[in-house]
Amino acid sequence: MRPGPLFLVCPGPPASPSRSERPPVTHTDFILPTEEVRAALADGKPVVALESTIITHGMPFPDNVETARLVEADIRGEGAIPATIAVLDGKIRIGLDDDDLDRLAKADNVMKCSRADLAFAVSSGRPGSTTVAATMMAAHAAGIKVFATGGIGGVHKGAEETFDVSADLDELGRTPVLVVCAGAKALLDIPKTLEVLETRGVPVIAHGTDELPAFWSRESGIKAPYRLDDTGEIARLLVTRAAFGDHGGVLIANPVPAENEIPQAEMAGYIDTSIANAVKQGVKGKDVTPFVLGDILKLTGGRSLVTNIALVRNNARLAARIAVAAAA
Ligand code: PSU
Ligand code: MN
Repeated sequence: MRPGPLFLVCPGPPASPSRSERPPVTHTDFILPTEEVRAALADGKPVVALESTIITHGMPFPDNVETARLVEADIRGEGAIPATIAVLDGKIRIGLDDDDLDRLAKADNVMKCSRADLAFAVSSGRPGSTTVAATMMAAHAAGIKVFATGGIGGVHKGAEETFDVSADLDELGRTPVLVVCAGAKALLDIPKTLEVLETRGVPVIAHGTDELPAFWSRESGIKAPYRLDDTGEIARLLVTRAAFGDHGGVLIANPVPAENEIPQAEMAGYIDTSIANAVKQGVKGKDVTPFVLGDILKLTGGRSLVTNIALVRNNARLAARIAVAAAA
């Protein structure tokens, strides 16, 4: 997939030219950036993509919409332009206004779209939120190089039985977008997740720490493959990787601020309990992460949500600084 010109036309012309005269439909026909994002990309200004599964499946209403707006403001505060990505009305929208965000947050039939689901949501006209994998696909097609999220999907605990490995890992291996996250949630098997990332050729770089952070916790007990604290150095790596067109993504792991973390030892108990609850209730596949997030919210009496909001905002600010450095 190469970033190409964005043909903002709907297929299905009224006067139907012969099959041979009709231009082929490409995925870029379905990609609709806002005017602000389109102009920023055309001028080489820094743009940061944001996912929307965190809005529809990661946080309860109204915290989800409030957080989405705060995160956009954080990115603007660092001098970059935010572009929240979602599927609405049969288009992959790059940048959402307040009404779009509200619609997405309140709709109850929203598809959680990974690589397998994105085209289905577009062709069926159903609203869809994008995971890390689908957000990377859309960002790349639109020409956006930096993306901020909370946590990536990975190899689930027990994957040797279930084969549950997030498509986020394959996407990081193939699509040249830099993703800033707070590490991998400890409901995943973190060592196996790192192994798959290495196999897929993804550099995993911790920011401001030697360890791979574990989402709600700053520590995982597992050393990160690389560490870079300077956004200029991260931007240089991004530009260098881009020169090797087929080298895929870069993963930056940024620990949650200390004042908002829930230590690993405490989190482990909540995670074990909620994974056991998921098994008991027969929750499987792509429903596991949303279920566990909701369950942990209850088990921590709402504290995990405060942590989640803090880490997403922290990642958005870092992503914006990297995008600014890369645009300079
Ligand atoms: N982590 C969160 N909240 C989320 C997700 C991860 O704290 O909403 C979402 C992200 O969009 C991620 C996706 O890409 O879950 C992974 O889902 P799966 O394992 O089904 O690929
Ligand atoms: Mn899965």
